[in-house]
Amino acid sequence: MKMNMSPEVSDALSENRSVVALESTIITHGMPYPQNVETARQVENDIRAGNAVPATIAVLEGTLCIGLGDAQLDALGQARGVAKLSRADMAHCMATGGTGATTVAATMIGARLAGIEVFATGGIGGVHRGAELSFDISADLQELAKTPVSVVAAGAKAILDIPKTLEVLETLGVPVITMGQDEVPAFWSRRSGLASPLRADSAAQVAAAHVMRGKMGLEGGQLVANPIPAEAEIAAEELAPVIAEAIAAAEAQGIAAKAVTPFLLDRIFHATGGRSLTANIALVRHNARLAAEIAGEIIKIRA
Ligand code: PSU
Repeated sequence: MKMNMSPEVSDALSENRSVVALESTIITHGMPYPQNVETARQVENDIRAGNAVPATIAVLEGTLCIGLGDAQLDALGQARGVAKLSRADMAHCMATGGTGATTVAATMIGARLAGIEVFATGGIGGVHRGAELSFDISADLQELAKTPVSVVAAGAKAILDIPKTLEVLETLGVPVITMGQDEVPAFWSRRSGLASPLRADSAAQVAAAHVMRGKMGLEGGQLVANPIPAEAEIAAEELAPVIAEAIAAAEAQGIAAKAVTPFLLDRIFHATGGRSLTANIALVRHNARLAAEIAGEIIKIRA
């Protein structure tokens, strides 16, 4: 297996300093250029400001890259037709010398291989609406059940069926820990109307639970649901019709499988005049700062 760590990441890991993994699908499939590359850099700097080292993960020409250079990030942000890798196709891509962006699931796999335990993203994939007919459930949920990485996200994306996503996470034994409130957040909105299974009020509490899982030998990670900052949110009531319209359009156009999430995000971006993107950027940056704090607390506990 070819794995290439950036010097910044390998130094930090060998000196037992905090490292936070970042995914690349949000760059290639989640946001338009150039905001995707700008955001990726901002998020990396947010992590550095939180005394941790960012490790953006992607597969480039068959190599699992842990930490991307500026030129690599820029090329990925402008590339077209990049594969969107998950557990099912990551090894095939690496074995055939391919290039692909990593989803939450594939980034967790890469992080574990590199020895990184905390990962920040925007929103995880989950159970799509109508999954009782389509069976469309993101592999991100299974990965959370298998791979011991704590994932900081602003909840599951609101385009999904959040109650069913929570049910599946419960079945899989994945802890869903919401920061500072009793309701799980809904990505662009702080509220979902659904009670969070668990709550934490500090990064130290999340870190303690992460370390405890390791000591107990429990497989799988934690979903840390971090509500979008109030000043950046779009109210759930305002988004509901926009999301419904986007889902109807996806159905009418026969969009399926991996194409659904990028299609919906793009459609909602246009329908909100770009406000969904502004909110998405704010929430990812917020998650990055929390992830850096959690990574620092994990090191403190183990010291
Ligand atoms: N977070 C964002 N935007 C995104 C994603 C996360 O703010 O585009 C990506 C992640 O890579 C996640 C994927 O794994 O969306 C979910 O895709 P699917 O529903 O096809 O599993």
